Amino acid sequence: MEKFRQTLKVKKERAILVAAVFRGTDYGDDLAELTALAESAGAVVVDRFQQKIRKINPSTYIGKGKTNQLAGRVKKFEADVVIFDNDLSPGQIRELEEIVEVKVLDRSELILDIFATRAKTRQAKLQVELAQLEYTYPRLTRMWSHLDSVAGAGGATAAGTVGGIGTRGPGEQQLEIDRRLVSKRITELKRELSNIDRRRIREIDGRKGLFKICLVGYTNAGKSTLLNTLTDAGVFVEDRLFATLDTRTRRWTPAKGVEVLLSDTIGFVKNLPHQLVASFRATLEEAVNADLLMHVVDVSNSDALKQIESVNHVLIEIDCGEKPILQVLNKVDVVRNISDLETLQTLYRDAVSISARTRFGLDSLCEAVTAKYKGTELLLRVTSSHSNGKVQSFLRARGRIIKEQYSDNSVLIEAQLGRNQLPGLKRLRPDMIEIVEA
Ligand SMILES: Nc1nc2c(ncn2[C@@H]2O[C@H](COP(=O)(O)OP(=O)(O)OP(=O)(O)O)[C@@H](O)[C@H]2O)c(=O)[nH]1
Ligand SMILES: [Mg+2]
Repeated sequence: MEKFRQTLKVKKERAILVAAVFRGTDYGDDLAELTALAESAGAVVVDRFQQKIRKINPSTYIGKGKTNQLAGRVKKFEADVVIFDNDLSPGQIRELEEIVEVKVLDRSELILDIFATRAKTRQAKLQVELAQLEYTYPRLTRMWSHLDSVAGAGGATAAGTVGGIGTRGPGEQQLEIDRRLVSKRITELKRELSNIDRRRIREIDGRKGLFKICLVGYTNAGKSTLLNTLTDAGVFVEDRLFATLDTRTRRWTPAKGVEVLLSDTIGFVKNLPHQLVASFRATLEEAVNADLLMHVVDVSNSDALKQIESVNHVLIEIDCGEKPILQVLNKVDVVRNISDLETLQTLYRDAVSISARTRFGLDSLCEAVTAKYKGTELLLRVTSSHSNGKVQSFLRARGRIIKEQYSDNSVLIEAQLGRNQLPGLKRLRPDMIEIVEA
């Protein structure tokens, strides 16, 4: 393996893409997405190869005959790298590289490579490094036992000379790290990330009073564009996968007197490597803490329905499956097939159709969000002690105070508040909440 895998970078490399699909399953558009991923990583796709398989070949994933054909194509197209849409074991990678004689990567490694290039903030960089180490670590372990025996046989010392997995995030210095260093680094990263986490929790606590909305959705759906359009946030937008790795939060006023916080998140993708979901948990925390999720869908993509499913899958994985959600059908300005849009509109009756680019439908979006924000209005009588000032500011921010009556230690407030705000109010533990009128 070490012969070809000096680095996992694919930037500017000539790539051949391979997708093995099980017979009988939907052929799908696997290579279209893998192509977009490879191009986002900076590779030049020179050939694509899709194969139906009955079962996985334990040593080469695809059949031996196909592997030999692949080797022929590598020569013909002068490829530098072969990228599989499937996740490969270290043994399969080694075996495949022996035959095709260039570097072989799998889908997760490719996604990790993209994340490594995109990471800008300290937190994102640490998260990517952790994910890369955790993904490559088990591979390193097995690789090292193999290298140990090479070294033991009187060859080169395992570390420096043979060269191991290099990655863009942890940097090429990884050539020298051994297993112990990897696990020590993982511990360090986790510690540093949990410090950042604690700071974030304090930050999130500080915004407790405000209604929080988080944009979620498949990568490239238009989340950052929508955040920019709605709030002039100036967030990086690009027609590339995973343009955003960090969350941005902005204030937004969808209607008079309604002020909310709107956050952007990283895009989701099908089969997101598990290690990435785990290490981006803090970034996805914005979704976990949100009062409402806005699920942005790119309706101009022919795979929109599958993308919705993938997003729902990740939402369940991060315990957000039960959150209130508003479906937003974006890019209606470039929808190719009107009947596809109609299907989605029928499936998601409450969805709002918009174009973040042309601003079409933004009024309806504001209305829908305001309705979600308010829910049905309730007339409440709330008593709380003077020392619990949060109750009062919560009612002021999210509802409409009608009357305040002070006594020695407490205050009685009569206010109008949306039903959806009730759980938030209860969390602040006022002495009493009485619903006067529903
Ligand atoms: N035609 C059209 N293009 C749009 C619309 N909204 C976004 N785009 C384009 O879609 C591409 C992706 O937009 P982003 O806002 O970066 O998407 P994202 O969901 O933030 O993507 P990630 O950060 O990668 O998850 C950009 O080229 C946008 O200009 C829209 O309503 N209509
Ligand atoms: Mg984005």
